[in-house]
Amino acid sequence: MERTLIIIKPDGVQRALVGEVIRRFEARGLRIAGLKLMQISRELAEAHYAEHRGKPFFEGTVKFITSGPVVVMCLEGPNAIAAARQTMGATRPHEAAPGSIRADFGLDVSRNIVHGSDGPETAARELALYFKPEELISYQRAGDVWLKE
Ligand code: DAT
Ligand code: MG
Repeated sequence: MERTLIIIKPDGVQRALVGEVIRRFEARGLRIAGLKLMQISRELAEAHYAEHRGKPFFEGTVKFITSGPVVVMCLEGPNAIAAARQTMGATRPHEAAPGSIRADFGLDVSRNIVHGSDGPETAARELALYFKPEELISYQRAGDVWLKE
């Protein structure tokens, strides 16, 4: 069982894609362990994108993620990190697989609707930035027994 951090970025919220994005992850079988609407501060955004500090797109990316409310969630499931990345699609929407969120709803790398952790260490670090431990809930859904042998 894995946990990953997903953010529906300001473009996803402004384009009213919150329900659609959550629907895709839920339909795949990932379980919502934490969920909130929030406005990301500059300080939090800089911590979140710390690995990209110094790159040409750092400032624009920080400005964008802080430009409006976002929906932050923790998704849980077997291989949740890789599965969520696959459902999101590649970073650049024009290179993302058809049927993925980024391909189906975007065109530009800087407006790619959704963030997802890229590995186990990143997921643990990012989840700690956005959620207190008691805000993440482990539970079983009635249908979970139908998702795994
Ligand atoms: P991902 O979001 O797929 O993990 P990343 O971690 O390499 O991709 O980059 C983080 C975000 O920064 C990405 O979602 C959009 C923005 N970004 C990345 N590369 C960019 C570029 N070349 N120009 C503009 N924005 C970029
Ligand atoms: Mg990344």
